[in-house]
Amino acid sequence: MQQFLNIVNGETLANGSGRWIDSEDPFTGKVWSQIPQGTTQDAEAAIAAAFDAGSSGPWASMTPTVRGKLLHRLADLIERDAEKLATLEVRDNGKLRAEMLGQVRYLPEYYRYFGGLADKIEGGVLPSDKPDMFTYTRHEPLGVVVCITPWNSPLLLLTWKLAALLAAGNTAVIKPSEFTSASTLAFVALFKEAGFPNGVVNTVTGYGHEIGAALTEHPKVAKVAFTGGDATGKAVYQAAAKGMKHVSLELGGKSPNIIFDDANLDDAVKGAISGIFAASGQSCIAGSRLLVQRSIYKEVAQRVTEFAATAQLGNPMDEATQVGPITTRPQRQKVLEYIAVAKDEGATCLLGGKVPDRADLADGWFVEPTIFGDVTNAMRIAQEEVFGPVLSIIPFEDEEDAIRIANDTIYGLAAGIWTGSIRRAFKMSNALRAGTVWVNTYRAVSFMAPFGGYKQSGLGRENGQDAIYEFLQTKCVWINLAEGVPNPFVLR
Ligand code: TXE
Repeated sequence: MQQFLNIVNGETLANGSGRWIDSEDPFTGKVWSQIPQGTTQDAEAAIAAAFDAGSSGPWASMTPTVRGKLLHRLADLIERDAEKLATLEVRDNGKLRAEMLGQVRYLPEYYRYFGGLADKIEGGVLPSDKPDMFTYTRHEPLGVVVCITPWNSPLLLLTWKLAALLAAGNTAVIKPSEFTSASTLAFVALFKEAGFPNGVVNTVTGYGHEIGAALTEHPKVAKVAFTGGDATGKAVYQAAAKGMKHVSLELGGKSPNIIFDDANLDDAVKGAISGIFAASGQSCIAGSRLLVQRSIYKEVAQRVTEFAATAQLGNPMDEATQVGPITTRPQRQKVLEYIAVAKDEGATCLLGGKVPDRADLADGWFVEPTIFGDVTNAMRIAQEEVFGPVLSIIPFEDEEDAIRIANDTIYGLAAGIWTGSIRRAFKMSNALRAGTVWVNTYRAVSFMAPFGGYKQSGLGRENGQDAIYEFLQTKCVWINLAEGVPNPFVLR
């Protein structure tokens, strides 16, 4: 049995509680590793290490150029260890090895991008209206940033926070999901080898309501950067507000993937499949509502159903597998419950809708790729995030109808548009209330592309140049050049 340990102040931390959280392999259903059930004392130690590293010592006085070089070194080490890190992710979350290896191999680009940006953040000298003053701005780090991450893509979603916050000069305490902490613990061990000073990056594993809550409320924490479900995100937001902390939230979605009758249907069908069945639908950007123009509704529903029926379920480690298991037992239960809800609401089950009846998959937490037709946007299956391989197909009449249905949800993370018309592509992209819009493609992300939600899909943006300012605060410095101080009772 492999056991992983936390890293605090550059050293592995003995499991103080003596209690371990089992990590189960979603394909075999068996425990494959353990992580420490962290305590509030562990959280305290991690925050103290991060606070001290950010206040004095080598990190606090390091130039941004040197910080950037460390991030480049880290990128090289990730490249070296990509296979190992990706394998850990697959054991923990059951997603396809092809998907996880692709993600881990892409991580170095984030650290290089933000490493390069570190020494290009400039303050300004203000063209002051007060000639006897010299006034300038500085962008300074916030301090200790707590990163709370989920189980679907642990290292990618951590990187979306960590690369920018380190480039900005902050320090970090990471609380990975209790379901998938192994890859994060193995990854954080690389920071010492890359040359980062002790205490810059620390981890505390454990349960959200214990460790996540303790970190969020800690007075020495300046910001909480969170990715997860919207209910937890709202609880984190409220808890952070008590200490007036900065917060960024990347939450769920119910993203519309919209197919018009002038689209290339071969591409659009593939886009619909990739939107919902890639990663078994466990993706915040899942295109879980397929909006199809009524004139092609029957044809598209049939083609998407036929394509999805060919998806190979299997061991996520095998190259031939296209759909793996659900990551956690409770999540599979949630998916099955939503399938029951959709049936009760009167949606037509066109495909799947149950646990596959295959002996070779019996130990894993599988759900068949499932498609519901005749869904109306008012149904719960069209409004609530399932986070599984469940697609709802909804007909629409024209552009205005598509915009109305697409925007009629509390979420606004992403949207897809399939059309042959450039005019329509622009019109729809402007009208959709979503932080990311893809035209004739779906599920593309990049270190240089801002990512985040409209409405209840979240607050703040990750990636892209502006993301670094999410981890900086602006100071304005006034230097008096005049002789003496004028009337002290009057605002200058
Ligand atoms: O997420 P949680 P869960 C959605 C998806 C899924 C649902 C629930 O719909 O079905 O959320 O998943 C930590 N204070 N997404 O329950 O609880 C927790 O330990 C501080 C969307 O697994 O949001 C973990 O590290 N932290 C999503 C992290 O929050 C707390 C990805 C996320 O767990 C806490 C995953 C607390 N009180 C699920 N309680 C996306 N946006 O991609 C828990 N945590």
